[in-house]
Amino acid sequence: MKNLKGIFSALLVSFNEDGTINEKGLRQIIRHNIDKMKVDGLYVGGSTGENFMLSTEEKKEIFRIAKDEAKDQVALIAQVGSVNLKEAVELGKYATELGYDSLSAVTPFYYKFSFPEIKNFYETIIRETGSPMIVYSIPFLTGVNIGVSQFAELFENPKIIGVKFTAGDFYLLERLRKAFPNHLIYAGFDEMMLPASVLGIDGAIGSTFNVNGIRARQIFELAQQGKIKEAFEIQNVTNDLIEGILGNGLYQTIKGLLECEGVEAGYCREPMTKELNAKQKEVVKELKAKYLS
Ligand code: NGF
Repeated sequence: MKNLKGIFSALLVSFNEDGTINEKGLRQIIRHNIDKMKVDGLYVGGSTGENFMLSTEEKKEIFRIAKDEAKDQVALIAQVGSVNLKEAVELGKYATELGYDSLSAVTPFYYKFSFPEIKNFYETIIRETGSPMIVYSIPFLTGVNIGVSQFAELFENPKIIGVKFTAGDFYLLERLRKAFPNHLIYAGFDEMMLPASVLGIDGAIGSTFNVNGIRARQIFELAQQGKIKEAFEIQNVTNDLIEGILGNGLYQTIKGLLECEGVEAGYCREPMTKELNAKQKEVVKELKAKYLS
């Protein structure tokens, strides 16, 4: 297994206007991340990959294309979580056979599952696949909050190697870091990377790294070196960019910025708005000129 620490882009997927996967565009996004953004790894099949709107076969196709394009150049994590446990297992087996370095799974959502049900969800995927697992905790979208004692229970399974922590609860993050110094903790909010880095995360997984990966690494590494003032300046610029992206349509704007770089990032998948309007496209140009030139 590769070193799983560092900067991971939450991989965007290029779609054609009719919603089908644009393989050529997806390969270009992967190349851009590896060759230009110099990321340590890719998180495939996450929120940023518009994963929860896709069929099982489409998810498999994306795992296959990502592995085929990235080969062994960077670490690969496959997000296989689904409210359908059978689908999660099927995807987990598929990604494991393809040679992904780790699986990850979002906490099962929509129904208010009990903690024993959530634990059983992870243990089933691990038992069926034999792969390492990173818990994807994103309470603001799933409504699932996991506390320190529950993480302790999950981490009793040696195959659960870490957590992707997409939350702004820095008290919980500090408690987790202290309690589990040997587990991997990834920051999931790019705009809060500096405080998370100061608290000792092992890496970060983010959507904006597809276009802002170089600054993300600088923030992470400067914080590790204790150069907080310098890191803060880069976080400030990063957050000016992220504010612009969030105000203009998150994934559509990142795709627009990639298009400015010559990457065929394509459309988003409905029911998300497929593309930006003329005014939003102007904002993309402004963001590109101001922050990514
Ligand atoms: O897009 C979301 C969901 N969060 C991402 C990241 O946590 C998602 C984050 O980078 C991810 O890793 C995945 O694809 O599963 C934000 O987009 C970013 O911080 C801007 O808020 O909201």
